[in-house]
Amino acid sequence: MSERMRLAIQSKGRLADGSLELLGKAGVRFNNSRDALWRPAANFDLDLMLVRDDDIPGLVLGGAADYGIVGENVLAELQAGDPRFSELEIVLPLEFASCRLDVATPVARGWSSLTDLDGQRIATSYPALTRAAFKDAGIDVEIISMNGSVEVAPRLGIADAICDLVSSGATLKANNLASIATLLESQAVLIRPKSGRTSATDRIAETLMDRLRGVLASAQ
Ligand code: PRT
Ligand code: ZN
Repeated sequence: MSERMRLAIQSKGRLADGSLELLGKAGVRFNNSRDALWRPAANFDLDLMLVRDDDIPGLVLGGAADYGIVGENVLAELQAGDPRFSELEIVLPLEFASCRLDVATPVARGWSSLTDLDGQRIATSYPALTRAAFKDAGIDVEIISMNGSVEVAPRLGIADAICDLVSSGATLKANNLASIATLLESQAVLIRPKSGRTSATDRIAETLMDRLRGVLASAQ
């Protein structure tokens, strides 16, 4: 039986198109698939698993997928909150979906450093990373967990500052917020478990990674 590599990617969202585009540039072609979960490659021993980005590290950790493409921010948040995720490693940075996890504050407050936030409430979708960063800095804050629209929290009066992903900065600007610190620089990355992999899938992955490195190098 010939082995195939199972690669988990985001089904829709900011990482979905970039992941497919990169695989396409690496020469991997996909048949149209009626299956919303699986998409087999036509000319490579590869099956894509199409899922929510937040689920990708868990699926790779649990063995449902062999490799995954995910934002470094998602991996780092899980690793900050649960030591089991340190069993995952980044094998290749993929140089798309770049963004920063920034602490931002209302311009009108005039705050300029993390120490200004002592005793304040920080709204974020990245509670583990945010908590760890303030703890490391010895600054006492209250973390308010939100699933989305974090940037409106100060205007709603439910937080004094936010910690959120920033790419162009337009969202911060539109909400009269400004970055005062960067906790993480992020991009899409290829991940896999550190141990317990099969040599067959690793061989397929090596061929794929050689091609991806070629694509990334030629984009420089
Ligand atoms: O449905 P699913 O759970 O799979 O998707 P999702 O909604 O959780 O994620 P999605 O598709 O929004 O983002 C996927 C990944 O893209 C993130 O985990 C990051 O790794 C990466 N990425 C890159 C970004 C951004 N740039 C980004 N700007 N993710 C989100 N944003 C948001 C940010 O949260 C803020 O609301 O865009 C807004 C800020 O953008 P600017 O340009 O105004 O600064
Ligand atoms: Zn998500």
